[in-house]
Amino acid sequence: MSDKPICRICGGALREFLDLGPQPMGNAFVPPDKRDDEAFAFRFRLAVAMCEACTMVQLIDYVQHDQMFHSAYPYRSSGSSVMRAHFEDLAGRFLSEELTGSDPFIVELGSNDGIMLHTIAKAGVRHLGVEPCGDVAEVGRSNGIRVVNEFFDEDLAARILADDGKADVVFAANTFSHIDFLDSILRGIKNLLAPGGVFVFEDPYFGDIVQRASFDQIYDEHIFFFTARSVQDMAARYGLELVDVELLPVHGGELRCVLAHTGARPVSPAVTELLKQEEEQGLTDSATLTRFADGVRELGENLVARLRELRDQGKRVVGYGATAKSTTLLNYCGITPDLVSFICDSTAEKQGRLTPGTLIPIESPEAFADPYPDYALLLAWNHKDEILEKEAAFREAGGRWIHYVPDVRID
Ligand code: DWN
Ligand code: SAH
Ligand code: ZN
Repeated sequence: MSDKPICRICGGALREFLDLGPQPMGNAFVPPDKRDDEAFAFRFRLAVAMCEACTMVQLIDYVQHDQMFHSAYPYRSSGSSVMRAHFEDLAGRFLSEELTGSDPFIVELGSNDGIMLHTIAKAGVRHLGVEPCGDVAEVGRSNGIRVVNEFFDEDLAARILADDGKADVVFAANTFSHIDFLDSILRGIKNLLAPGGVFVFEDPYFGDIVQRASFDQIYDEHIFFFTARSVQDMAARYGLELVDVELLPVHGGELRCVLAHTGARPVSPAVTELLKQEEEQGLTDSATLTRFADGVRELGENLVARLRELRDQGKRVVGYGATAKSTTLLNYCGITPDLVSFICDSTAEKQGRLTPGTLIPIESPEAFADPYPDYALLLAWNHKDEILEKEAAFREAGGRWIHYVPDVRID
C-alpha cells in the first residue's frame, strides 16, 4: 500500500481524522480451542479519513471481502423484531409503489436470511437475493427466497441481466457501505436497472455517527460512511442521480438513498433539505472531525473509568449483545473479562465463542437471568427499546443498564 492513500471513489487525497488502532475483524468470534492463538491473529489498522475532493468518508486500510464474508459469517438479520417489522414495511412499500408493472423484478444485495425478500416472495413477485455467505444464503432459501450464493459485482450483474432481464428495484441494506469495489457495483447496477427503476440502499448515516459519537459503527465491514453530499457526487460519476433520501431511526441512525438513472425521476425536496442541513452542521469541516475524534477518546476513557470503579466495588457486569460494533469498542477501550464477565446474545452461531481480540465468553440470553448481574453494558445499543422492553424484569429486580451512546450513563 502506498504512503499516500487515495479515495476509492474519485482518487482524491484522503485526510485521516481518527485512528482506532489495530483491530480484529468485527465478526471473527473465536472458538474456545483457538483462544491461545488470538494474540497473534489477524489485525488491521482501523483508521478513518475524508476525501478532500468528494468528501466521501472511508476506511484507509480494509480487509479483503472474502475474509469478512464467507460460509461461517455469523450475523443473522432476523434476530431483531424491530428490524423484521422495518423490512416487512419496506417490502410492502416496494410492492405498492415500485413493483406495480407487469412481471416486475427486484434484486437484493446482501439478502442474508431473507428478512426483506420473504415478504416479496410471499406476494409471488419475481426476485433474486445475492448473498455470498453460504450458510445464511441457505437460511434465506429455507425461508422461500431465490438466492445466488455469490458476491455481487459487474460480472454477476451482466449474468442476472441475461437470465432475468432488467430490475425495477435493486436494494441493499447495510451492504453497499460494506463493499470496497463500489466501482464495479455501480457499473453493474447502472446496467441492470430498468429505465424507470431505482437503486435503494440504507446504511449508517455519518451525520448520526458524528452527532452521537457512535464510533463503534466503525469496524472492518463498514468501509464507507455516507452523507447526502458524498452520495450525490458518487452517483453522478455513474450516470445515476440521488433522487430521494430518508433518515431512519434503525441501527442507531441510518440514511436511505434512492438513486435513479440521471434525469429519469424528479429530485425530491428532501435531498436539497438534507444537503442544506449537512452544510449548516459543517459535517465535512475539519473542526467537526477533530471534535468528533476528541469526543471518541473522552467517551472511551469515561466508560473504562466507570467499569473499573464497578469492578473495584465488587459489582458484577455483563454485556448484552455480541455485536460486530462492540469488537471496536472492546478492543479500543481494552475491555476484557475482568471488567465484563460474559456477553449474552441470542444468535446460536455466536454462543460458546469468545469476542475477537478481547476473549469475553458469549452465552445464551438465559444466562443473563441466572442470576441477574448488578449491571448490564448495552452493547446492542441500536436495539435499546426492544431489549429494555424484553428485559424489563432485570430493571425491576434492581439491575442497572450502562449506556455509552451518546455518552456514558447508568440508569
Ligand atoms: O451492518 C451490519 C449490521 C446490520 O449487522 C453488519 N455489518 C453486521 C451486523 O452488525 P452488528 O453485529 O453490530 O448488528 P446488530 O444488529 O447491532 O447486532 C445485534 C446483536 O445482538 C446480534 O448478535 C443479536 C443480538 N441480540 C440479542 O441478543 N437480543 C439482538 C436483539 C435485538 C436481542 O433482543
Ligand atoms: N441486509 C441485511 C444483512 C446485512 S449484513 C441487513 O440489513 O440486516 C451484510 C451482508 O452483506 C452480509 O450478509 C454479506 O454477506 C453481504 N455482502 C457483502 N458483500 C456483498 C456483495 N458484494 N454482494 C452481495 N452481498 C454482499
Ligand atoms: Zn473522493
